Amino acid sequence: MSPNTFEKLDIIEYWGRLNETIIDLVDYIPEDKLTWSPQDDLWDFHHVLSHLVFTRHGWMGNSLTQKIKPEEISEAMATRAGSQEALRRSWARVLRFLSDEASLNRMFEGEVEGQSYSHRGHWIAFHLLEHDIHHRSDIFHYLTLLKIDHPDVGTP
Ligand code: NI
Repeated sequence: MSPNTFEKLDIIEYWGRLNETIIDLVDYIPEDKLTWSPQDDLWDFHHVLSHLVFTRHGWMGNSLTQKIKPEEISEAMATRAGSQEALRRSWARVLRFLSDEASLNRMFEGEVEGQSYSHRGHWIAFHLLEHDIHHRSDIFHYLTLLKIDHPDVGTP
């Protein structure tokens, strides 16, 4: 093997497990606390979870030219079971993207809030991983504030 040859980073399996930890965390949120937030100007559980799912679909919309409306996601995620199903389905979509080397290597151009962007598929994948972890921590913190025991924060 030449010194310049290297394997591509392969963390898809671990990310899949991370998604499972988020799905499992939803079980710890009492059904009647889905719309709870620590204070008025912070998102509630439901908003955090639907934002996470919508962000996945939003970026995948670039590659598959398929748009899903935020209201549809929000409505489908009004219950814990609905949220868990939405997490599974959005992950399946991300997984297809991660498993397609051509998509990962492509450049994606678009516009968000008036700002144009140009990102490689690998950047989008990293962004979505970072985003999943970021919002998983919201769930951990909210559960702690509600004094609900939950699994330790860990790398799955
Ligand atoms: Ni976010």
